[in-house]
Amino acid sequence: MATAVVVPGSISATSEKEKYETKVQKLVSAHHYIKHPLQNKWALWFFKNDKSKTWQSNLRLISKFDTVEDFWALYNHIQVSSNLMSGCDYSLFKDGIEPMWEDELNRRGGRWLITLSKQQRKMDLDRFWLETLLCLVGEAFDEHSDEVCGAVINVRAKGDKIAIWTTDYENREAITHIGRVYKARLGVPLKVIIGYQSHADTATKSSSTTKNKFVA
Ligand code: MGP
Repeated sequence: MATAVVVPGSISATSEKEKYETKVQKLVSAHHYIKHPLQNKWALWFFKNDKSKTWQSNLRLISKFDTVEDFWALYNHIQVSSNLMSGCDYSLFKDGIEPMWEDELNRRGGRWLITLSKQQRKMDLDRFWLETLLCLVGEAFDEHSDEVCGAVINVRAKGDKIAIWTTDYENREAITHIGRVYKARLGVPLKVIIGYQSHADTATKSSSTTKNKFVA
């Protein structure tokens, strides 16, 4: 049986050099393949209005992501909101928060509500929703971004709605900051007033409008 003869020095020097070069190569290419992490992990949900089922069972988790690249991969893979059937919703929420009033982090919260006219579906709906998503994943509300739970888009024949949900309807400072920044990011004219309503009021409303706790 033949035995391999290892000449000390020569082979190990070559393999050390190879190891070093491989390490350098890996570092250089890491720059190209490491995805850019987001501050938070997010979950995208879809709601399809099947009247034979309960509201909660019509809600489905699509997928979760925590990098810039995976956000765009998902966004580019799904239908734009204006192509959805009336009665459908998308919701983007921080991982661990369910997109419903009942979640512990939504129970005492509320939403900045953007109501759109029927004509705005063509002009504004998709770009407003994308801007809303970018506000969330980009943590656009400075030190108050922690107050954000998620955002919802309702595609409705009577007029579409987009909202950012926050966790505490008593946190005036955070809510007013978020409202001001959000309105500016969407390019809503100053003279157009948007309202913030608590989920408690929305869930128990008897008339068609819920009273505003704050306006921006
Ligand atoms: P919606 O889908 O938010 O608005 O609520 P839509 O369809 O424009 O209706 P409107 O009432 O605002 O004019 C529709 C209905 O879905 C509510 O009346 C509830 O019955 C149910 N629903 C909506 N949300 C957000 C929740 C929720 O978080 N929890 C539960 N249990 N039901 C909800």
